Amino acid sequence: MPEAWWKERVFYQIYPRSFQDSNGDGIGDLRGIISRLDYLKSLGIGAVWLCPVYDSPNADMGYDIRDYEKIMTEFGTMEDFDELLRGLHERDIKLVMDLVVNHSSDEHRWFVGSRSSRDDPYRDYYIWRDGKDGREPNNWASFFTPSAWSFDETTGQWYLHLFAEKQPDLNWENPSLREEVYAMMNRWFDKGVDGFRMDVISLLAKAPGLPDGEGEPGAGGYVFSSEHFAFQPRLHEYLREMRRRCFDGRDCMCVGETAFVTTENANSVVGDGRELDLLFQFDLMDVDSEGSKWNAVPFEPLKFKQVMAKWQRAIDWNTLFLGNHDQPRAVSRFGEVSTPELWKRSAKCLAACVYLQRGTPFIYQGEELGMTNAPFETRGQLRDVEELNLLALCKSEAELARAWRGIKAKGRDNARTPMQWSAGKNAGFSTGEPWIMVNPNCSWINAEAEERDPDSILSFYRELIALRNSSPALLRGGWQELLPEDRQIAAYVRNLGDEEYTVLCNLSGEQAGLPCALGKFGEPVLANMPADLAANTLCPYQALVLRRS
Ligand code: ISL
Ligand code: CA
Repeated sequence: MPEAWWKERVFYQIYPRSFQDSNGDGIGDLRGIISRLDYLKSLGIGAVWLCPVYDSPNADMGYDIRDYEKIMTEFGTMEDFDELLRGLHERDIKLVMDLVVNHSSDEHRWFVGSRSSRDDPYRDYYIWRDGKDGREPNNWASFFTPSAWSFDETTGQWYLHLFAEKQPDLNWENPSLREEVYAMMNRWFDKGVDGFRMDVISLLAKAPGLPDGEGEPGAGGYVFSSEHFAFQPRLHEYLREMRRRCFDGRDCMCVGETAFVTTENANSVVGDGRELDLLFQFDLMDVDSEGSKWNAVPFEPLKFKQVMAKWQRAIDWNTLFLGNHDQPRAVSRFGEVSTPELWKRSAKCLAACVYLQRGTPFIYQGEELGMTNAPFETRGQLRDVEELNLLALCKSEAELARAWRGIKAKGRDNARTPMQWSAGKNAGFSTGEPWIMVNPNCSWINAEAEERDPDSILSFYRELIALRNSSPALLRGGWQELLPEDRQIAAYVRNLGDEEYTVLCNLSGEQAGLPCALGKFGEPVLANMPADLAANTLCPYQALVLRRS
């Protein structure tokens, strides 16, 4: 029995603004992606997750949608989109759209109507409340601003926004809003798209009565109250309805960005025929911070492998990823970039460690080249609303210094610098001035150079993907952990029938001992450095995959 296509294919995430510019305005666009379709095919990937390309004023780079059925002018036209979809399908690559329906842009016609009067037919599409004693309706903090509420003069009420002020939350309790969303999704499906990555889907339902949060107050005294807006009981009702109305009867998939999911509640949303096909959890992305995401702590291999193992055990089918457009570059945070040799070896090691586990891999653009964090130095170089708001809140030099440490280590702009195609002007991304700085290391980290080098990170990704694509055990087999206590080596077995793979990855910068010789696990099929099968040690960041049958 073949598995669902979204289990068998490797996904590749495209952040269109930074992928390829086709017309020299410094902004990546759909025609740029079209010009790179053969590159995508050459990776061996089978599906693309395309970050939002809808019409948007870009307060949060497309995650603030003004019109769900129009293409962002900077990115092109609906004809370009249709051509992109055709070009992908001709190459047997599926297209999964990113959809943001927890909130819209404040420039969406629904919100323009909603804020115009209390009697407007769209009033109830958003969450409006009276203030309390001249203050916000409750104490909720937002992800991007101190308070999650903004006051609107015109009608004298407050509206809820869990993200930026220009991202008002939609009111999922309103049945007409839900119907409009489903109808819109179905129109995209009718066009031929293969699925959706649903942005912060776990936040759709809010606790009845919007009670105050009781946690530790943060900036401005507001409390981050996810207990009242993540995984609320009505969420399941909405997701089931959405599944029925949009997905049932189609060979389409839904991956939810389930912020705040836990191994305890994950099975309430994923699993055969459940509400979502796949979910993104962020436990692995949180292993190198403490308290807030900005507070970076040193990377510990043991924590990393324990989180992966916990999720492998918790649900039948995981998403496997090392980063996305909201995360710093994987090799900079989990690997070692101090020398070119360790950079290359550790990037490959991380890929082998994560993408051969049981689940669906999602590769973020540029990761296959080993792209690193960018050397941002000034406020003027930053573009991300989250980073800029963080700096705006600083009241002292010490706070500024702390914020900058966070931004350098964790800021989202790290992942958003242009794709490094070549060592040429603007890394081959654009002939004009790019919307965000190009990482100067494009002189040696770039696709053109790596194409020529059989030992490059790019070549390794191709090998790894080809291996996964062609091996039933790696695609569908079971997963068992080896050496659970080892503080350096992540090790596991994947097996199906009599095919068995052992994956051994030293995630540390020191030599690591093994209880037996490497050769005991079989014949090497993938490696990031020459391996001595008689040895019972792994070099720093050495990765080795062995097969026994
Ligand atoms: O990166 C984060 C902020 O520190 C995450 O918490 C992120 O905001 C969260 O995972 C939700 O992300 C998604 O929705 C946001 C958008 O800004 C992100 O780009 C998107 O991936 C609001 O739409
Ligand atoms: Ca452009």
